[in-house]
Amino acid sequence: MKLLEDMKKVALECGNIMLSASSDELSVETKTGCRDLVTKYDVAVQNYAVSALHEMYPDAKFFCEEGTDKDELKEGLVFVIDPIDGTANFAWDMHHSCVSIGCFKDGVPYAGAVYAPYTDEMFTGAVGHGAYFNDKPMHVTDLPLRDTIVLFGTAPYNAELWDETFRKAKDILPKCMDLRRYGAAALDLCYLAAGRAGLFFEEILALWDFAAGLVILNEAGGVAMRLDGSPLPLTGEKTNIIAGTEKTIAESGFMNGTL
Ligand code: 2AM
Ligand code: CA
Repeated sequence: MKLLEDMKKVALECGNIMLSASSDELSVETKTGCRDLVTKYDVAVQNYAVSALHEMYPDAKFFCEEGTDKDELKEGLVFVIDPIDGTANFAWDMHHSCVSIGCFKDGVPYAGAVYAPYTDEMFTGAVGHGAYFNDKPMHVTDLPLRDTIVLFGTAPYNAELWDETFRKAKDILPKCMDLRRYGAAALDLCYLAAGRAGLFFEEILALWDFAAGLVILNEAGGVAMRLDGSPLPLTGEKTNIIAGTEKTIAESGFMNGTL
């Protein structure tokens, strides 16, 4: 599929820009507080992705994390881009970050490419075309929750959500193999799609965190929704999220109030 091949090419080059950062060069700036780090690389990666995709798709619009590229999502092709997901990992030289490029078509997620440059892992998917890890088909796990790892995010910029986050984390630990908090939500969704983990939850995410991962996960046989079971908002507002398989989500107890 040409669109996905183009998105992959751009994601690969974005990854190369990330890899070009050396640890002493990572000049950390604060955006809305010390937990919200933005480096010149977020901006450089986004500028590259936007200009490359604009050249290929002159009519397409953009909805991106950095700056003001936040077009309407309802019509035509809209690229939804998180230039560096796992910004804190990147700024602190922990090699677990990715570029996430989603594409909406007429208001709904249509394709996604998530590239983790440190491990050279490319996760892709497009509606009706399946999900792929480094060009090989991938699928969610069919194991029960108790035999899987659960991923979660800590909503690091929202202190009011920490009690609920850790209440859920503590309650779910006995129901699974173990917990991991890796710090890049787009990759968490791709890990589910690749069958590496059984469940993921976080109390707040932005559209650019999950737009690409949602398509990839759905195409791999997984599901994602709000923590009350309703569909994820696709209009750009922030949301909480639970993702996994029908089975692991049911077993989590999140939906029937046992958690
Ligand atoms: P970031 O790395 O681009 O900041 C960490 O918990 C994960 O969730 C990361 O993917 C982070 O994205 C995202 N995240 C956490 N809190 C967020 C918020 N308030 N808004 C948007 N994304 C958030
Ligand atoms: Ca992000």
